[in-house]
Amino acid sequence: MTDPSTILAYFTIGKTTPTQISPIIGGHINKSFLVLTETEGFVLQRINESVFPDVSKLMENFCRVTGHLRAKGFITLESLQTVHGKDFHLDTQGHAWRLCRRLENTLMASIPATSQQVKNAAKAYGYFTRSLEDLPKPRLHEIIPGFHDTRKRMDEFLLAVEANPRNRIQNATAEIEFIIERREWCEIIPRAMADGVIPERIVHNDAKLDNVLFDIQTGEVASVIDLDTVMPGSILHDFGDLIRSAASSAREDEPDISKIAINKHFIDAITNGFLESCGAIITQGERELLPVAGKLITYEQAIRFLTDYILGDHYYKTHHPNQNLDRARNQLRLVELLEENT
Ligand code: GN1
Ligand code: MG
Repeated sequence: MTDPSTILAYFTIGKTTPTQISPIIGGHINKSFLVLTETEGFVLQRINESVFPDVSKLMENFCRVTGHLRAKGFITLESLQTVHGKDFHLDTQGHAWRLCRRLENTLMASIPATSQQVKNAAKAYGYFTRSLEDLPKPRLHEIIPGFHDTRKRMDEFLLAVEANPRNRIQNATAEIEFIIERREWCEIIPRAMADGVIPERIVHNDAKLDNVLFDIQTGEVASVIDLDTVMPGSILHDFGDLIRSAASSAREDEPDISKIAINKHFIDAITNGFLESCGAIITQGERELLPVAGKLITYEQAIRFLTDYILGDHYYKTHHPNQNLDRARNQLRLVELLEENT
């Protein structure tokens, strides 16, 4: 891979020289680096082009959305221009790089700590969608078509099981059975969208707890980050991802599933925060599906992790063998718990 320090010369970050460049751990898709100078901090990212093949469209969405939010007074990511006036730099190997200013005095929570914290996160995602209601046309690019189409995810899963290219399905027979038994769940959100029962909106599509940054002083959300999947979708995708990540006592990477529990107070806090921020725009159809969105999106995530495990771990970064299987088991345990709760 191109040395990230050589990439900085292509961005207009002033005359300051970096004092430190270090990889940022976490995130399954892009490669990220923290760049520090004497006075400022930046995040340099190499965009994963097999997941995001059209970086121009991705950055067009990114800039339209951040520009709109900034004009409304929100703190949001700012992508710095290259010396050629572009939003990203293509290196000699054809890899795309983006540089953003670091948001100072903020912190990220990987595991939910308090009801107030998860409520604040939910409020932030609700305001996010609400603030993008009046984004001028045209429709944002669908960066990854069918991203939250659980039916499509199921079809890909069934094909993977049938192909079994790494002889791995024998390690996951109970998990495969569990998924197939609940197959009709795949239809619920996609059908409601197709029938117009729930509207298409601009949503984040990766609305995890760790994709918001909290203000160190106030504990309020300073900014919603990781905007690569912001595109048309359903508000239920974001609400479901929040339940998945902010109502579970364990990270999705936790291999010991006995550590997973759901916190009902957090589910209530997420629901209240979400309704407080975007209750005024959500429809009856959306409201009715809120109680099942968490289990449906967690189920979809389990399908995605297990598909990647069966196919040989090409999509999600892994750091040890069977990590995608562990992640799938973790998410299925969470599905079980959420199922008992609905
Ligand atoms: C990926 O970029 P990151 O790691 O936040 C994935 C999400 C999954 C998530 C699971 C483009 O997000 O859809 O929910 O992992 N992003 C993409 O943690 O596939
Ligand atoms: Mg992401």
